[in-house]
Amino acid sequence: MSTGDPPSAHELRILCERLAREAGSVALKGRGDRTPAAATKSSRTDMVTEHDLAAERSIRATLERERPGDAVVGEEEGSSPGNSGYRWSIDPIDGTTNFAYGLPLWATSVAVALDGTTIAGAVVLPALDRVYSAHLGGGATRNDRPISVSSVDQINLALVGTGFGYSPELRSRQAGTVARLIGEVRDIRRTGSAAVDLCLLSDGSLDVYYEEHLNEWDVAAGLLIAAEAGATVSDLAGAPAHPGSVLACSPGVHDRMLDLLVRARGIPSDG
Ligand code: LIP
Repeated sequence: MSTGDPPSAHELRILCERLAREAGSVALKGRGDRTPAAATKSSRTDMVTEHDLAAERSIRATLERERPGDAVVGEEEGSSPGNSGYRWSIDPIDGTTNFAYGLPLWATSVAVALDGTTIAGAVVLPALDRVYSAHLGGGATRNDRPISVSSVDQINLALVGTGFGYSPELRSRQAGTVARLIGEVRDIRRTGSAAVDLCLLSDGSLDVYYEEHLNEWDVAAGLLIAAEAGATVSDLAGAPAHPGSVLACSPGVHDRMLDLLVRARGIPSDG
């Protein structure tokens, strides 16, 4: 991609893959290292390691060189403004707890939006050597092969992924929802990474994923990949998804899952 030419969504997808692969390799060197780089973030268990910081810096350095003028928002270093209309969303390590404990389900996630619409994204799982990516209208792939969501159409046969926030009060409420749901579905999984969950939904390894109170960088790439893999995506009330509320399903179980969630969460919501 030469500077100055407007890049196609496909070219940006390739760049997302490269950025996420490079940062993922930087992070992989530190897998299993629990040494905190700084004070924890939102709670005592919300870690940041020097590897999160190094991986994010690797992406920012390439973007500064190759995409000057684009805005960037990242989990560890916040926002830098731009004037091009493009905005990058970076999570250097999604699933930091898994990463720090040497578990394989963590990912580097990179997405780019043009004028507010995500047009390309990649999620790389370095410990499993998997690269998921998509561009708007271009389908989703895993390691360059097309993927699609499952064809499940009965909620009691659906394998559901979800996640919990870091605040003890919030996660207790979220566990209450899980307790009310678990008798209605095949089973429930908590991988520890929203980006990974959305990719597993996209290749049919999960049938449903829902979570609340996430951040933009956790889900920007994964939501595009899921939509391009054929998922039906909404928030937990059936309106458009946003990082605060995400429900992504195989189309055959979306409406039923929405009903179940409304009942299981009760009113007011888990938030
Ligand atoms: C994590 C998510 C996870 C969610 C956690 C947290 P981190 O991101 O991906 O699924 O349940 O609350 O937000 O902190 O590992 O980058």
